[in-house]
Amino acid sequence: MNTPARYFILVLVIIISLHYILSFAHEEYGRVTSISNITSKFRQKPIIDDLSVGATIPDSNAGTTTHPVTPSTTEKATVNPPSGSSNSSGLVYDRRANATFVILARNTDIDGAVRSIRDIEDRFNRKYRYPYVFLNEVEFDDNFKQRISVLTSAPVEFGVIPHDHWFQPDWIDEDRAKAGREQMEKDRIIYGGSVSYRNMCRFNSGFFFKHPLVQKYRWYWRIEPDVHFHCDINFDPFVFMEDNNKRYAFTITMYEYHATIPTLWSHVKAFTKLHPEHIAQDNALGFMSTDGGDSYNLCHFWSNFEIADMDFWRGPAYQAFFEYLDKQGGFYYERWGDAPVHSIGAALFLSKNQIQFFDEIGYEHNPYTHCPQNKDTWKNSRCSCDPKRSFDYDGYSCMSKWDKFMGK
Ligand SMILES: Nc1nc2c(ncn2[C@@H]2O[C@H](COP(=O)(O)OP(=O)(O)O)[C@@H](O)[C@H]2O)c(=O)[nH]1
Ligand SMILES: [Mg+2]
Repeated sequence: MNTPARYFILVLVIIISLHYILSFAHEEYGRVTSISNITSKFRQKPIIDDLSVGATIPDSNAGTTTHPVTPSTTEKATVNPPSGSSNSSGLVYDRRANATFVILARNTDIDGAVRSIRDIEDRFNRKYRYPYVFLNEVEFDDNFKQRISVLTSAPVEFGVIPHDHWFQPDWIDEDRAKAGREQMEKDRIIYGGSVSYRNMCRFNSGFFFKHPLVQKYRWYWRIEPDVHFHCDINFDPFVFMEDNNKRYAFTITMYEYHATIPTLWSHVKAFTKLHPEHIAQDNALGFMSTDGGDSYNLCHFWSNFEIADMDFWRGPAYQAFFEYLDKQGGFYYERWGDAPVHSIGAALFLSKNQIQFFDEIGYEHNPYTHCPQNKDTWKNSRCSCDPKRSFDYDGYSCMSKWDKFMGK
C-alpha cells in the first residue's frame, strides 16, 4: 500500500472512532446522525403528493384548475406526530388555512355526532387535523365531550351559545308567532310547530360566526350529526378556496318549501332596493330568478354542508342583509331556514365564480346523497356511494339549473 492510501485509511479510522465515541457520549448527536434519521430526510414531504405537483381537481366553474399549494396567509404545519396515538402515515399537508369545523348539536345528538366525526376523520381530517368547535345552547355534558374527544387528535372546543344569539327575542310578537306555528302544524309543514328549530335557523343564519370560539377563524366547514362522507378527500378544500378566490361551497342544491318562506323574497327585493351598493357584479341571482329578480324559483344550497368564509358573513353586505331580515321577524312568524338566507346572501353579494360546487366530496345527509360524477374522482377517492343514485339530477335538485347558469 502506498503512503497516501495509508494516511487516508488512518484519517478514516480516526473519524469513525470519533463518531462512535460521540454517539455513545451524546445521545442527541447519535440521534441526529443515525442512518434512519438521515434517510428520512430523503423520504420526507409526504405532502399530498398528487396535489403539490400540480395534480388537478375539477372546477365546476372553469373546467379544470390546478390546485396550487403555495404559502400565503396560512399557517405552516408542524409535522410532529401527535403524542400518544401517533399513526404511521402522519400528516400530509405543508400549509393549512385558518379554518375549523363547526358542529351545532344537542347532548342527545351524541351518537350521530360520533358517526359524523368518525367519517370526516377517516376520510379527511386525520391527515389535516383541523380543529373542531362544538356549539350548544346548554353546556355539553361530560359524556358528549369524552366520546368526541377520543375520536381525534385535533383540538376540540365545546362552547355555549350566548342567550341572545339563540332564543326568540322579546320584540317578537309571541301571539303572532304562535298563530304562525299552529297554522304550519295544521298544514303539516316539517318542523312547523317547533320554536327550537326556528332558534337554530336564526342562529345559523346570523350568529354562529360571532361565537367567541370561532372568532379566531376565517374558514369553517359545517358538519351535522349523522352525516356521511363517502369518499377520501385527497385535497384541502379550505386551501383550495383560499387559492381560488372562492367564498362559499356546496355539494347539494334543491328547492325550498314555499310555505316556510312565503314573504322572504319580497323582503329580499325591498333590501336590494334600499342597498343596491351591496349587490355584486356578476352575481348568481340568475340561478334563483329567471325574471330579473322579480320572483324566486326556491333554489338554494343545502346548508347542512357548507364550507365558507366567515369573513363574508361578518362583512357589511351580509350583516346589513341579516339585520334587515331579522327585523322582519320571519324567522319566527314564518319559518325561514338558514339555507335560503345564506344562499340568497351568497347569490347577491358574491360573484358567481366565488361559489364553488365540490363534486369531489361525497356527502350524505338523510335522505339525500351527493356522489361524485367524475369517474376518476369516484374511483381514486374510494367512494362508497353509488354515483347513479346521486341526488344531483333528481327532479327535486337544482343542480341542472346551476350547471346551466354556470354555462356547463
Ligand atoms: N344545540 C342545539 N342544536 C340543535 C337544535 N335543533 C337542531 N340543532 C342542530 O342543528 C342542526 C340542524 O338540525 P336538524 O335537526 O339536523 O335539522 P334538519 O337537518 O333541517 O332536519 C343539527 O346540527 C342539529 O344538531 C337545538 O335545539 N339545540
Ligand atoms: Mg340535519
